Amino acid sequence: MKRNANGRQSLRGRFITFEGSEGAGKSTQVSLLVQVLRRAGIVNPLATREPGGSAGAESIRRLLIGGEPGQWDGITDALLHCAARRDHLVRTIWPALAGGRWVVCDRFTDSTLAYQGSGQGVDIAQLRALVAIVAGDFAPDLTIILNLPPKVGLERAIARENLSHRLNGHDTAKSTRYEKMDFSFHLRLARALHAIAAAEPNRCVMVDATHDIPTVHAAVRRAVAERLGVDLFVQPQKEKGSQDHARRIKKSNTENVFPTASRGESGPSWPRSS
Ligand code: ATM
Repeated sequence: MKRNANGRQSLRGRFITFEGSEGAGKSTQVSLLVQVLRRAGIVNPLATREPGGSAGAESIRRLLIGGEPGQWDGITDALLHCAARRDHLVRTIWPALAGGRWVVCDRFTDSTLAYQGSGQGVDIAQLRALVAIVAGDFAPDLTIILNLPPKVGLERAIARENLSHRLNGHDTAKSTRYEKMDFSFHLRLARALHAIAAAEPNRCVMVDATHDIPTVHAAVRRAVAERLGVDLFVQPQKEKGSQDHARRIKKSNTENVFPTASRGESGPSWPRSS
């Protein structure tokens, strides 16, 4: 059983993270996964994101996302992301996991290693030391890496921005500071994510994100079902709430599902654009 950085609370829920380059469809896949988890009887799964996911971290996000590519050097960027992560862990993720909730997070530590390490050239050992200060040995139970060639991802991001501009008549989906980085930056990111997947096959599953949304979702569902031992292929008519839940979770995983969270709190914890 895992313990948080203070070594006190045991974390009974499961922690799933999504990683991927621009336009890979992470936020859509986070939403779809949370919906099927709920349908499978997992009570009140939480969708969250980084940077963000708590009031303090959302404030830091505004500092990080806006501006021009050279606004922060890599180390400042890493420190800001790590400060946001610490607040997110302490205020949102650890309390939810301690209460038995499953948490699905759009980006986590791997993004720091990829963006600030491979992308912005910060020393990986220094980044790992920072990550250890922030999170101790806490790590995701499963990381889904949505794999998309950087060129395709950037084209998707530009199309999204143009569509938003046409529909709203103003710029509601402006490029983030990272989307404005040059193409070689995005190539380095993609390589870094491949390297992470190869180095940690027990934690990471790479999913081909060039397919349409339902196909990618089916692959995500298979990965979660296989790796975390939960049946996500439940027929809707069988849904009867948490009584059935225990039966749907394979025996080896029952200790991770003790729903205690209050009702009505499910769904994304941040204002979403899609
Ligand atoms: P998204 O919400 O679009 O994923 O944007 C968050 C940005 O923050 C993302 N880049 N883009 N576009 C990647 C960046 N990021 C880091 O650079 N380091 C981190 O540790 C995290 C969590 C995100």
